[in-house]
Amino acid sequence: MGVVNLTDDSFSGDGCGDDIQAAIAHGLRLVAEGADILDIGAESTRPGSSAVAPEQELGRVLPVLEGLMDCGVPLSVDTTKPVVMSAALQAGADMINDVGALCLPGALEVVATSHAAVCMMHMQGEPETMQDAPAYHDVVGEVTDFLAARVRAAAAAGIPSGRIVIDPGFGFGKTLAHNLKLLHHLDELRRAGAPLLVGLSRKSMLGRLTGRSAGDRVHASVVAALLAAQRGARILRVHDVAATRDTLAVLNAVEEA
Ligand code: HH2
Repeated sequence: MGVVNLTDDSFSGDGCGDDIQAAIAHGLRLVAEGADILDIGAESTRPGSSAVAPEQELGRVLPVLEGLMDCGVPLSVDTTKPVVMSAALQAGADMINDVGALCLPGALEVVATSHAAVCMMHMQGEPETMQDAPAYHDVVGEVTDFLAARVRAAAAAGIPSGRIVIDPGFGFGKTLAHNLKLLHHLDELRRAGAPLLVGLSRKSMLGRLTGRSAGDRVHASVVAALLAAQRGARILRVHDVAATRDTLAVLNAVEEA
């Protein structure tokens, strides 16, 4: 899954702001590099970021969605707002990626009445304050239990299990130690009952480990992607698609040998 950020302040440094043509060109480049899904988002979830009005989010997402409609891969929209989900689905989005795990009122229903896939992600707190003091007794157990409960809630709302993926939410209300423990024990999260999507690409935990800035974390990102894939991740949300594809080509060849 290649990331198309329509934000002014993405931590990863690749946000296209409101430059719709640049975002479409970026998406096409990621498809040419081998992305199987594009994830289009117009609200930064970086620690400390504040919410974007739905009109601004839709004003950026919809033209990019339209511009990428024939790019040949499914299009996901990264949003927490039911009103944005609904408009994106009407415009032809194939998937909703919700870092809020469809917790806002109406979100489950909007997805249930569509044919779209959904990713539900774990986050402790809200982006504005989530890194202030993340705390868990047992991070792997608590994240797994939360995701299992969201899978049950989605099923109860009428979303078929084949349309659901889940995500532990690296960096979303987690310390470096929490993130490392989750990655080490990622295979245990499969107990939550849905395929795993993982976003580690360029994240600050990799900066902490390497001392490198966001734009210079490609090597750390592909290693993290490899470790996640080896531990059962089925979808990798990445900024550096070509490098990740090369990594997976080597991994898959070794696994098949
Ligand atoms: N991470 C980000 C945004 N959306 N969605 C899922 N499912 N999993 C993630 O780990 C995830 C996500 C943050 O990355 P990015 O979009 O590059 O940055 P920003 O939110 O600052 O625009």
